[in-house]
Amino acid sequence: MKTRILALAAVSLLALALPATAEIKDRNIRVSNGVNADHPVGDGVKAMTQCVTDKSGGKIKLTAFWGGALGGDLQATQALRSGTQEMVITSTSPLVGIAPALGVFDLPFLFANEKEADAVLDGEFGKHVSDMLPNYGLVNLAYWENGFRNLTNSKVPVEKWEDLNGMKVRVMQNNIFLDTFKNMGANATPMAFGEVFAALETKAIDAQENPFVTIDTSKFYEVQNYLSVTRHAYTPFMVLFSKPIWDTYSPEEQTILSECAVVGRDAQRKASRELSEKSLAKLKEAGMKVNELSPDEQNRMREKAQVVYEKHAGSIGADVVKRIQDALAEVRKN
Ligand code: TF8
Repeated sequence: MKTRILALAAVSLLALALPATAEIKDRNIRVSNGVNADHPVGDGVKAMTQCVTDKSGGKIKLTAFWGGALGGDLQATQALRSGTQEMVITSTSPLVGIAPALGVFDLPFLFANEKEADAVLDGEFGKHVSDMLPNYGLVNLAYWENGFRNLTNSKVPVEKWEDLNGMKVRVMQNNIFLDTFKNMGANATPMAFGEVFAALETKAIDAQENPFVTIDTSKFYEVQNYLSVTRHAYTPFMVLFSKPIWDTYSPEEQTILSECAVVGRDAQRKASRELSEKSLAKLKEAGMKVNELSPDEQNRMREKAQVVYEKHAGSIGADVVKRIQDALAEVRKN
């Protein structure tokens, strides 16, 4: 009897002690990226990988693929939804066809600075949007930084919105961006990111818009002459996991991934902000002519873009638009 009790006690002690490791299996997680490895996302993935390795005792492995090697943002996201790929780090913008509410982040001139973006994305609003995604077969582990988007082109310095007239501008596969640029008179064309360099090189298009770090690491400066600091949108990255695969993971494994995506986020944002200025300097050095928009022209552009809010509030969800505007008002108070 005594030995049986002892044995039972030993077994339950073991059960108490074990879950930390017993519930973690060998996992190989493929992480798809449209950008190149020297983009700040590389720093984020590195920090996340280290964290996951430490917390799982080396059992969970992240393997990153760069430059769209596993397909573009949209294609990779569809692979997550069907459970054939684990992870993608993607802009929200190409995914509005899947989850219309994500369009809220495409509204022109929504965020004024990084502080606002961090507060809204890491706060209640960001969670509200993430909570919608399991419905679409996706789990968002964290918001990382893509950055404020600026316009480059091969023709003229864009100093006011009228300079966009007739310009062939590549936009993401996203109706809000399409309308934002059409409304400014541009000849806007939706295109997957992986096709942009070649389209600029062959002059199939004149212009594109992305943050400094992407213009730098994707070498757009080789095929573009002018850079106008428009900061017209801040489209975040999401660190997405396949919901069908997520559901086969233990709570311990899920916790490790969620916590480490946040560790990665902090490293990634820090790297993004540090590289941003360096990238701008490098673009100038490479011969790009850079112009800032005067505050007046910036305001005119912002006013011109207002119709886009009205036009798209319905498809995004009026409640979602209102909710982010309330969240922003709250941040701006402080
Ligand atoms: C775009 C986006 C992309 C990112 C990247 C592929 O212009 O900003 O640069 O989604 O991850 O398509």
